[in-house]
Amino acid sequence: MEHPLVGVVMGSDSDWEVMRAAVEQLRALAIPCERRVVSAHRTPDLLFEYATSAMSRGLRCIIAGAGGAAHLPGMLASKTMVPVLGVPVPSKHLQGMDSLLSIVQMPKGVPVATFAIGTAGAANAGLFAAAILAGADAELAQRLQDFRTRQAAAVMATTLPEIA
Ligand code: RP5
Repeated sequence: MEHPLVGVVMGSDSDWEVMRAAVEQLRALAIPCERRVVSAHRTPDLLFEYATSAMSRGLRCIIAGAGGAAHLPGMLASKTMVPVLGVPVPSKHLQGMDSLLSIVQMPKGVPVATFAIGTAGAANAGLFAAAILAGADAELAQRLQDFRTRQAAAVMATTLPEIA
């Protein structure tokens, strides 16, 4: 297996059904990635180890999803220079508004790029990671362009139902 360029991490295995959209998008573009559960509050030592080794292991960006008091992306970003893309996972009681605000409201000095709540955000984080990597990879840039072209063609082919 090629060494991973993108790390996809999540606070719990309960986040997987959302975060798999990021992995699927990366795989569709043939970007090698790894996936792991890393919890900011349940496994803080693992979080530190993951973040501090990310650059030397060759990761070019980290997609981090979490729900509720979602401090995983911000804490990862505080311990690595590798760009962190945060995905707010929908939560049980507040439907992910808590996750979104926890991730997007990073105080000045340590940025986290924040995406939409849920699977759209996870997929877009995968696409954003692809765009970062495409700057130094012409073949990936072409695959990304092809994706956009296919997506546009699908929209252009759309027809709306007739009104009776
Ligand atoms: C967060 O707590 C996780 O990211 C998850 O979204 C949420 C709930 O986790 P579980 O109780 O389902 O493991 O850390």
